[in-house]
This record gives sequence, C-alpha cells and structure tokens, in this order.
Amino acid sequence: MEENLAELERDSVSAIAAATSPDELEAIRVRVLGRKGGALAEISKGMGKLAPEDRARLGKLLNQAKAAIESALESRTAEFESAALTARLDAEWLDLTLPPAGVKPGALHPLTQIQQEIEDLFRSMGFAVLDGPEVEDEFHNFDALNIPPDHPARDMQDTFWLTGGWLLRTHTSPVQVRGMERYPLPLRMIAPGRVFRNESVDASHEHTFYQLEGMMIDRDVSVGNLIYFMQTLLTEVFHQPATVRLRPGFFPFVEPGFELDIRCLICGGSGCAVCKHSGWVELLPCGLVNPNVLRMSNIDPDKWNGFAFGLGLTRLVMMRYAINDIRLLQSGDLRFLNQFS
Ligand code: FA5
Repeated sequence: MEENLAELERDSVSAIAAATSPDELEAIRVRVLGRKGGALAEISKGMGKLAPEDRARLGKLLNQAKAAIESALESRTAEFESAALTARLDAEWLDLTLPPAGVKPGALHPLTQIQQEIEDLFRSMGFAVLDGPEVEDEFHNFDALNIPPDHPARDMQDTFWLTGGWLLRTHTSPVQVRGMERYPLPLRMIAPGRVFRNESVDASHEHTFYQLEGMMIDRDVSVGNLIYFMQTLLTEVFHQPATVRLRPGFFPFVEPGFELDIRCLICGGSGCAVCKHSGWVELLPCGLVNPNVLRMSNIDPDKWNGFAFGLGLTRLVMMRYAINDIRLLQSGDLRFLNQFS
C-alpha cells in the first residue's frame, strides 16, 4: 500500500507538470483526488482492514501525498493563469499616450489666420495693434467721426441701438478716435474687430462681421502713401497682384475718400451672387483723414494729417479662399472649417 501511494504521488506530480491545459489539470484532479472513485479515495478505503498502528502511519502518509498533489495542482494552475493573463495583456495592449482616434487637433479659424498675418505685416511696418469696445457710445461711433445726429451717413449703417445711448459699433472706425485720444503723434495703428449692422443677410452681407481699421497720422501724409500701404497689404494677403480699382467714395471722416474694389475672385469677374453680378467686390474704403476729425481729437490739421482705411476683413477672407457665401464663416459647420486646419 505504501508503495502504491508513493507511486501514485510520483505519477500524479509528473502528470501535473506535463499537463498542457487547465482542462487536463482538472481531469487529473478528478482522477486522483475525486471523492468518489478517485485513486486516493480507493487507497483510503482499504485502510479499514489494517492494524491500528499501520492505519495511523498510512493515514499520515496519505495526507502527505494528498497535500503534495494539491500543492502541485495549485502551482500549475497559477502558472496557467499567469500565462493567460500575460497573453491577454499582450493582445489588449494600449498606448495611452496616443491621441484618441478620430479626434482632430483644433486649428485657428481662417479669419483669425488672416487677421494674424495682417497684424504681423503692419507691426513690421511700425503700426501698433489696438483693440476697442464692441459696445460703443454715439460720440465715438458717429460724432467724433464727423457724422452729426442728422447726417444721412448714419442711415448708411443700420445700427443696433442699446439703451442709454449705447450701441453695437457699426464699424471699427471709433478705434481711430480712441487711438488719437490715447497715443501721442505721430501715430500708426491698426484695429481688427467685430462689428454689427442691422441689415438683411445674403451671400456677401452678414449682420455680424469683421473689419480691420488702419490709420497713420504724421507730417505730409499723401494719397501716394495710402496707395503704397494698400498695395502692400493686398500683395501680402494674395501672394500675387490682385486686380483692384479705385473710385471716389464718400465717408464724412475722410476727404478725399476712395472705394477700393477687388475683381471678384469667386467668379473671376463674370458675375455671381457674391459680387452681385458686377464683377467687383467692395473691400477697402479709405481716404485722407478729414481735418474736422483731427480737430475733434485736439490735433492741429495745419501741422498733422493722415490716412485711414476700413478693410472688410470677412470679405477679404472670402476672396482669398474663394468662399462663395459669407454665412459659412460663422456657421460653425465642421465640414467647412476642417478645410482650413
Ligand atoms: C466703413 O465701415 C468705414 N468705417 C470704412 C472706412 C474707414 C472708410 C476709414 C474710410 C476710412 P463700409 O460701410 O463701406 O465703410 O464698410 C467697410 C467694408 O466692410 C466694406 O467695404 C465691406 O468690405 C465690409 N462690409 C460692409 N458691410 C458688410 C456686411 N454687411 N457684411 C460683410 N462685410 C461688410
């Protein structure tokens, strides 16, 4: 019996070591340790016939053999579990430092991209970049720009009026006035910003759009200086000479005043909804600063003069990228915006 037991322990431990799967291990466990019909159970059945002292000794040996087989089963099971875990970790390995799939990094809006390009250009030519309030007073938006209350020019810019005489600025020109109030002469400044007009929206008109104001006050500023800066601006933005035309324009704050139009780049000049079938787009009104405007900002027009311009920044972006509807720019439509990232 002792020999049987020793042989069972040896065979079982080596079968456990050679097992290639958890199922095989389970089959060995049932065969050797199973309560009914297991090999150990069969040996212990025969112990009843033994003398008491032999029974005690054999009982001890039987327990030792059982413990040894159980321990071999346990450590082989642990090996299988650890191999299974390693295989799963290898199969499901994730690089947590990678950006999530399908999420694109953000990008600047095309308007912001061009605004920054123009800011860099003018900074390189000695201009300061100024900011002004979107909620303005009547004085800065109109009066100080030589547009008194009954002046017809007020009707040209349909105004969103707020209570208490405040309004949403209809153009970036009030920042000219704030620049002259605040900074010493000579002055070179630009002021990009959002403006608001209570007008019907179509392919080339928004109620909320962007302009970029520019002003230079110095001694003996001429129309030649103005044209030079306008040409430099357009060449920089379009990277090639754009076809433009200059015609007289009326704005109470400049004298003489001009309208600089650009040949429509959506249709090439043949006519479309953006240029209202004229082939030209109003882009860059400008002129020499009206002496009244200088006087209202306590500047002596006999000593100083200057030019000013009010670029339609949103329209410029449309021309640069051939965007055929202004409403796309503020639509938030990712199919549109993804083209600029
Ligand atoms: C002005 O706003 C003047 N303050 C510009 C100026 C500044 C003239 C300094 C002289 C000296 P105007 O209303 O034309 O001008 O607007 C300027 C530009 O803004 C237009 O040429 C056009 O490009 C753009 N613009 C005007 N209305 C709209 C609109 N509803 N939607 C989009 N762009 C517009």
